[in-house]
Amino acid sequence: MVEENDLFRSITANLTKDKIQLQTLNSNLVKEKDRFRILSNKLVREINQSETRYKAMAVQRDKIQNWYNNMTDQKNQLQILNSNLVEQSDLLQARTVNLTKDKIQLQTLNSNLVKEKDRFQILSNKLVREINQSETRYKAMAVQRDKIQNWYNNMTDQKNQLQILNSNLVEQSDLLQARTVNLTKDKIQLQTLNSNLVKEKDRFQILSNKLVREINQSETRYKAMAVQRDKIQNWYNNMTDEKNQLQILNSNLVEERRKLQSQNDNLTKERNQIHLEMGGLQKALSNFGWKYFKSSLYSISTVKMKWTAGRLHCNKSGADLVVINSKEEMIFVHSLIGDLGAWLGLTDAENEGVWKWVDGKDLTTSYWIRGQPNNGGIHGNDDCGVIVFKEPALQSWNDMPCHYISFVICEKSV
Ligand SMILES: [Ca+2]
Ligand SMILES: [Ca+2]
Ligand SMILES: [Ca+2]
Repeated sequence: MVEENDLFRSITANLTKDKIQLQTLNSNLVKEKDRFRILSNKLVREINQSETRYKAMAVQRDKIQNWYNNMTDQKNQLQILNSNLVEQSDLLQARTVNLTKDKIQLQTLNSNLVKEKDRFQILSNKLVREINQSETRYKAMAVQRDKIQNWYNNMTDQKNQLQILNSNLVEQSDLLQARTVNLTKDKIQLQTLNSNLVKEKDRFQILSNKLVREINQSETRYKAMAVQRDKIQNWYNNMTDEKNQLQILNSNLVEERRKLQSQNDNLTKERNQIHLEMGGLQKALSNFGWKYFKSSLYSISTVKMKWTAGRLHCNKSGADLVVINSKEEMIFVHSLIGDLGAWLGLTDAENEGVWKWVDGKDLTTSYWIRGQPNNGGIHGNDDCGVIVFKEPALQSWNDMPCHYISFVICEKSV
């Protein structure tokens, strides 16, 4: 019994030591809890500050909010745990009071307490790690906060730059509006100009069409002219050929003319010779009472005689009464008679009014005195033609009775 009491005292002493240790531990945990509470409050303040500063940062705020919620949950769990520990401590105190009553219960309780202590140790370590993690996260948050602060400063700078840019843009906008007004005026002027240019273009189009028509007409005229030119060219070629032929002909003619000239010269010489000879002949003929004129010989009688006797007179010389064959012969014969009248070889005795030459030919060209022939005379039988010397050669004929006497002119061909 004494030994059991000693043992029990020893156990009690140990338990008392354990209780004191647990109380110390509990007291430390309470301090830790207070420190954690202070730390938690500090963190909450930091979070609140962060929330206040970075409300705009919704995602990060939500993260912090979640983190805060977690921390609050953890805090609540720790508070519950703490409450449990307090209750357990109370229970342990109550049990320690009753330790003497039930050693097994105390041992069991001790064992449970040891387990609880281990668990609490683990929890404590976990809390320490979480606190460290919280500090790490806090530092990371601080870094992020600084980054956000920098970002905010950059944003503020950019905002200021954007405001400057905006005011520049407003100035540029005013300038652009002024330029737009000027450009609108220019546009109206250009539209007017364009409208004038369109009119000019239409006028030019009309002019162009007219020119095209004129060009076509010119082409048509040109083609016609080309045809005419070809014709003229052909004509010119023909003319050239003709000219060449004419030149040849001309040369021939020149040659012929030269020959003819030579011939003419010869003939002139011959004619002159003949004239000389004729002069001699005329002289000789005159000596026999004959005159030569154009291939005929003429002779005027020296006495007057009736027409029939005159004809016989001529026949004796191989001639006949003169037959006037031309105006020249008439003038020549008239020149022969001087101031004498002379019978012509002309009569209408056979058929009154129908005059015939002695060579049997009809009278075609006559040189009657005006009013003749009148078939006058006492018996109205003017049937023989006579030249009246006192009348002009070409109006010198009369009809007289054939038994009247007159000189006669004989003619014979050479
Ligand atoms: Ca004659
Ligand atoms: Ca008559
Ligand atoms: Ca008469």
